[in-house]
Amino acid sequence: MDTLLIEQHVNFIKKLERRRDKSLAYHMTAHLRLNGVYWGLCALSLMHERDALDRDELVQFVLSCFNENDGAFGSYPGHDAHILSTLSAIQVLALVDALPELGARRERVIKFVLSLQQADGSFHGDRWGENDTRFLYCGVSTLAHLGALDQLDHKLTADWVMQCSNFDGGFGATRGAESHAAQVFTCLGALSILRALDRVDRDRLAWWLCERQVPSGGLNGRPQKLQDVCYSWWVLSSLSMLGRLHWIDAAKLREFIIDAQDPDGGIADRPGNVADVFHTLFGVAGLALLGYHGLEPVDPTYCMPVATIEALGIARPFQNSSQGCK
Ligand code: GRG
Ligand code: ZN
Repeated sequence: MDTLLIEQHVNFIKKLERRRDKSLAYHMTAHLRLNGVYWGLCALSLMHERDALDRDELVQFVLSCFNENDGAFGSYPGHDAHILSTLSAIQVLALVDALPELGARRERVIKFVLSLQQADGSFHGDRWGENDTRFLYCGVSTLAHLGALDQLDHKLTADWVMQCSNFDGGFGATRGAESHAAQVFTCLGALSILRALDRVDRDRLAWWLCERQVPSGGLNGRPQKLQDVCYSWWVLSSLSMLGRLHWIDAAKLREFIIDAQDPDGGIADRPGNVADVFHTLFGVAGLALLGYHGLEPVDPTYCMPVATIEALGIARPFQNSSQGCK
């Protein structure tokens, strides 16, 4: 296997959407349903197959996840609103050019996001109070998509992100938490949107990030951990935002991602494991960052097709340069 099996991956994602069955697995993952729709639709979009899913059904499903009491989106109809599912809802609507369908909900979503920011600049994920730099990123990205960034205190928000940085140059989930490549993405992504990347020691962080590549070519999320396809996104997008994408061995990483494909469709966390839609998106998006032939360019800050971000008139913090691999 030496190429990306686009046709098989498109069918894999289409089949997932049709599997609204009564299985235990389906119901046990309801809390991730809207995230899953974003992962699948974004992967399809990067493979030039956005229309493989029915636009009206997507919009209808997203809007059915709006929680009228909370004023934002849960991951499934009837669920409490959460900032993770709210960003996914907004991204799905953006991908199918349906943000205007939010109508009066737009103002409520903005209010919900702003209500989750704490006095120290950090963000809760919902009214129950879990605090994590993931939620801060989701808040900032949601506001950017809705053209409402002017309502956010940029300095307070960026100050909190900087408080979550560590001696090794990385970032964690909160102040004092271990550096983790996925949290690095959320922190850099937020700083990027807030135009505050100049506060980062680029070389120190890029050094830590490129040390994530292991001899197999795959990337891990922190020292001594196993390589995993999703870090092809978390690490590469971060290196891209830092202008240091060329610091890793692109050919070896490409091979690692390609090897993690299931010949019947979908990409797994590592070769030989079971494929899932999460790793399918981040494998495809990683390859797109590497400039893989036949994929849409992806924006490293938003994890969205560049064309979608541009069409929405959302300012792109900077233009990424791909490595132009085959
Ligand atoms: C729009 C792309 C996008 C994201 C929205 C939710 C979010 C913002 C980002 C998620 C960031 C995050 C913390 C992802 C988790 C990734 C992951 C593989 C975690 C596993 O952690 P461990 O400790 O795995 O189980 P390791 O690899 O360290 O063993
Ligand atoms: Zn993973």
